[in-house]
Amino acid sequence: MDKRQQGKRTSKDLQLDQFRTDDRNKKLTTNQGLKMAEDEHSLTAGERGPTLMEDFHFREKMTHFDHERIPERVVHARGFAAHGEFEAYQSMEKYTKAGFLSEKGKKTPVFVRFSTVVGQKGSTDIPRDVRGFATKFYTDEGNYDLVSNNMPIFFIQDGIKFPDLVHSIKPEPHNEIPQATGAHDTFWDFVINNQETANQVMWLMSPRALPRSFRMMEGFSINTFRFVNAEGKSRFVRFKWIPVLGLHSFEWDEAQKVSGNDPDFNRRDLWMNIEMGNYPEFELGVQIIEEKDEFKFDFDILDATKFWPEEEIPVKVIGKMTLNRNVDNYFSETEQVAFHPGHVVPGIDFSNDPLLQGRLFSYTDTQLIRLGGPNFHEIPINRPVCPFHNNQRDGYNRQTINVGKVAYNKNSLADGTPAPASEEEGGYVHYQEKVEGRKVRARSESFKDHFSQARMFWNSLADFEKNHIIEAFSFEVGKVNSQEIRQGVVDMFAKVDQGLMTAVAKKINANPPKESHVKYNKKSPAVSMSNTVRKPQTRRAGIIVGEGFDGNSLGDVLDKLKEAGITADFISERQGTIKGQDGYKAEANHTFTTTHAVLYDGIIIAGGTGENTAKFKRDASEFINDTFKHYKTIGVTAGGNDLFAQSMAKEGPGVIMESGRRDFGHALVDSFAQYKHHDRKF
Ligand code: HDD
Repeated sequence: MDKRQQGKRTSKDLQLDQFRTDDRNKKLTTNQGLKMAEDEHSLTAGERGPTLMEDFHFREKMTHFDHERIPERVVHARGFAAHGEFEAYQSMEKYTKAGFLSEKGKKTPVFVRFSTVVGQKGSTDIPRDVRGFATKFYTDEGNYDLVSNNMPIFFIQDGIKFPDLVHSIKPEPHNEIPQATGAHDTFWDFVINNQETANQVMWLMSPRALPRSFRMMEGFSINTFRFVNAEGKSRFVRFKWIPVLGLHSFEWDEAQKVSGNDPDFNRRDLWMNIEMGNYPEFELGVQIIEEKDEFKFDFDILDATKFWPEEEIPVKVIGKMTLNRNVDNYFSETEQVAFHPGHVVPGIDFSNDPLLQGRLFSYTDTQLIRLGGPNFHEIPINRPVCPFHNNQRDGYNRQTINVGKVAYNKNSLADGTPAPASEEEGGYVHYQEKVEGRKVRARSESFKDHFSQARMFWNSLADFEKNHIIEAFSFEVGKVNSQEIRQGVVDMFAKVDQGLMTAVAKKINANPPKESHVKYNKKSPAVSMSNTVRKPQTRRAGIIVGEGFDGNSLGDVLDKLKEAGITADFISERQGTIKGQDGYKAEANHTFTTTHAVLYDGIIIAGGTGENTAKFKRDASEFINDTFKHYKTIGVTAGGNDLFAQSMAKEGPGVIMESGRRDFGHALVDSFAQYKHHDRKF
């Protein structure tokens, strides 16, 4: 148990105690509890003879090992999770009777799993991909799952197309190449033949697809739900998680290098920060639309390929989630957690969003194969913290021992129990929406404008985001073999912006688009990352030090970094103590080979040289060049001027020279807070 958590343990944490076990300082036993005197040699006939069938210990150990893998999730296979707590800022009783939102200050334990979507379980953390952001609230009224992504829209409008989408973006089936990327023919073939994907693909090409940290990305329900209050009044609602540290992303070149240097970058970042007490925080926002306003907008509010512009439908911030505890065991918790958008509580109901309706079937179904049967709700991480009673029985790995002989409803032998609860007693009552119509396989006309909002997204972006999108299309579609598909992408996305696709066509050897974009001039500044929060806390600095580095200047800088919550690594040609001028010493915990510039939010060059000065300079230069190219902070102490001068970096935004300024430390902290300096020219 984490010491910091003692005294403020959540009901979920306490519940998990009964399942936790610590094997340290214990004798080794079989699963039957038999102590074993030997664990390294199988039982054989003679020292050089065959293994005997009766070796129950060998058989048990090997059988368990042979069966210790379960199918990975068909999507979102690679994930990382943490425990935490949600606190409501205010009562939302006017809108919903959900108990966990009913009073200011009410706290609810949560478990959050972040994920990539396409890659297999062992793939990198930083592909160009949507990120999953699934939260399980262990409320007093049962588990509520908010199963979100980090972008507010989806690729398709109807759940029935999900298998097609996923088949197209997963590795191609004949050779299982490529891994964790949409940069191949089948995905783009799907895109051009299913033009409802336009909006989501624009977001996927944007920097949002490369989050710097799980702690620095948003989360969106995407689907439209309902809030229902105690009077039975219903309103449409979408949910949004807002990261307190702001929204920050990698460049593509940076992401690829991070993937090579530390494919676990995002999970390590989350783990380390929770261990250090830098608890990630996210505010919960809701966008609410009155039923009478259902048709007020120029898009269909049930269409998951459309976001709800925040300028038209403001976000109301209603609470905050803090992630404050890492898991004890990855498999038991992170791998076995089972989310489902259909896990709702009274006061939260579904809309007719056809994507959501499809999801409501898929999630339980997938857990049945993944977790091996219908009793996955009994796995400790999935158990609600409130009691549960019904007549469901048996199935693989049943753990509950239901006493008594009655397992049916209605009955008189158990006095008619367990009996349904009335609404007043907290029973879930479905919202009585009036529905009528013919059974059809068709979509409403109001879902058919695929390009206006994609253009609105483009209209709203800053130059650095637009340039990122041009580069992303050029990379992704540049990997497509079929010339027809390349041309199809150019012609399709010209409807979003002709200039965008003229630039891309040139790079990928396609014909420039003939047609121009749709006429839609609206903007939604909220979708741009440019106005995000910028804070120095939890940024990481790499400090380049060689023998004889500029110790004097560094002392003050280190104090300032520490005060601002910035951590630092010393990097040199060898690990260990490096001596600077003025008797200053630095403990180099990394060399140029054990770390890389892309793993830092910025660097400080403190000068000095190595035993092989030429090599030291070359390695330092590479560090500086990458940091410069990725728009990150470069601090140069007076003693670091020489190393800086022989790199490709130039003075300008985010390059802080000590020479000639007194506020070097402060300026550095401000620059780290900015994170990226996209106005840098090179
Ligand atoms: Fe899904 C997993 C989010 C559409 C079917 N989905 C999954 C996870 C997240 C999302 C975050 C990982 C949960 C975890 O960490 O265990 N999915 C979304 C969002 C969607 C969406 C925000 C659009 C609004 N999903 C979607 C559709 C379908 C599915 C349309 C099928 C009709 N999703 C699944 C699944 C998964 C899943 C196959 C795989 C593993 C799992 O459920 O537990 O059922």
